[in-house]
Amino acid sequence: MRLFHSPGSPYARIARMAVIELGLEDRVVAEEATLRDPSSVLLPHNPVGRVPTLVLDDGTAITETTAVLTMLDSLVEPARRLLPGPEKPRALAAYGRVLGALDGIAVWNRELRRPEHERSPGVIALEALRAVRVTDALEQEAARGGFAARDAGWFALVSLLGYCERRHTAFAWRQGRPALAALFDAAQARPAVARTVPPTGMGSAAPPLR
Ligand SMILES: N[C@@H](CCC(=O)N[C@@H](CS)C(=O)NCC(=O)O)C(=O)O
Repeated sequence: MRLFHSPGSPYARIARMAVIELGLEDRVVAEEATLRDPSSVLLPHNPVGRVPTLVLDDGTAITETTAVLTMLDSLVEPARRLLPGPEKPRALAAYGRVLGALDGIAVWNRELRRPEHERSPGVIALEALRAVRVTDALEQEAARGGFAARDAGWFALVSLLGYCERRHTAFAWRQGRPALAALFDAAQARPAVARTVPPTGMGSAAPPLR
């Protein structure tokens, strides 16, 4: 199997961390792909052109982080799976919240990468407010002992914060959020985290947006 990714993508990082955490590196080879590029190695497999994309040995290309995690989880025994099932609604809710926060921050980041005169102050204000609102809720969850399990929500949270830390520094996420900061700092020792730290700089491996 091949996992297409881009080193700066927080979505792809969740899948890359899952491959390492689940011990699947001998079965899933990570391959870098350029984004928003008509000659990207990814496009012949996946017309959507987004990472992560998991290409199975029969050529089936699975796109979208949650679908990729579902496939990766299916390769290990149930007790080791990362995605919470419906029997764990709180963990499932936490995972969804983190992904929702990531979607908003990705929109904010893309807006900031436009030439200044093309940016929408309204979109930036909306997404900045959403980011503050959701990360404040995540801080409360973490302070109450949430995110204790190393599940998909935990990896998504680490990826979200890592993206803000290194690629979306417009968001001062640490300010007033000691529980998230402590969780994030402690997470850096985990091999799946340490081995997938994104490069600094804005956006992903893609040309500026217009
Ligand atoms: N909803 C998707 C989002 C994935 C996504 O937006 N990936 C970005 C990189 S961070 C991408 O591939 N962008 C390329 C493009 O938009 O063409 C998921 O959950 O996987």
